[in-house]
Amino acid sequence: MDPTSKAQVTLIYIKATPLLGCIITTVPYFLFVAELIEKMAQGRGSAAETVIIGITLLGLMLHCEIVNAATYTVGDSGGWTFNVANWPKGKSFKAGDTLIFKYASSAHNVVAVDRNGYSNCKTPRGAKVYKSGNDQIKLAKGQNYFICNFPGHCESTMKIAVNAVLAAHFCVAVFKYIPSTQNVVVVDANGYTSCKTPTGAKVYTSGNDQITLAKGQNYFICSFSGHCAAGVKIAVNAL
Ligand SMILES: [Cu+2]
Repeated sequence: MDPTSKAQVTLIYIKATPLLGCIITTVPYFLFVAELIEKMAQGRGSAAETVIIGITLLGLMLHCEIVNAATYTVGDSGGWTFNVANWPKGKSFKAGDTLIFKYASSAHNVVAVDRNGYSNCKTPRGAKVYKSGNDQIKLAKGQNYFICNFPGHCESTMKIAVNAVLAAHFCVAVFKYIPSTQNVVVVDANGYTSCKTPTGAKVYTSGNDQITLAKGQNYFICSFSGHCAAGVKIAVNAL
């Protein structure tokens, strides 16, 4: 008999694309090898028999969520006008959020500028000028600067600087298992390869752990004795 038979569980390998959400790229055979614990039960005068006393499957599901992009009216009810520069204060913006600039198109416009254009009220060559009076502009990751370039308006603080963070999506790995038989430990590449738990590693023990994946490689092992070496480990790449 083979005392080291292993079962395999399919896992979904996920690719997360900012703003577009998460796309399952491949569903290959992969991961979480179940451990068969074998016990030799020996009765007097009888042949040895194999008793499987535990089949511990580490079940893993991955799901991704997109935080819905938000829409903001610049200046709120006052719209895009003078002294609007403080309007972004206290708000948190994400890449992909939309700003709506409302104004009288005969009186103002909106120009997307760079940092220098914002600070010095200078319109860079080739800057994009919006003038519909109801302009919807999606925020790019990082700093977004807008001014009105009607003479003197930017100087009267008709300008805004908005920082948009890339936080519009995330993926969560859900680990399901029997807590008395497994755990989940967040490790680094070395810990994954050599089945060593780094000092201070985060250990999950609930049996239904929801762990938000970081961008890039994420490594998890079970730190119960011998489990990782038996294949209870996983590397998940969140792109
Ligand atoms: Cu203006």
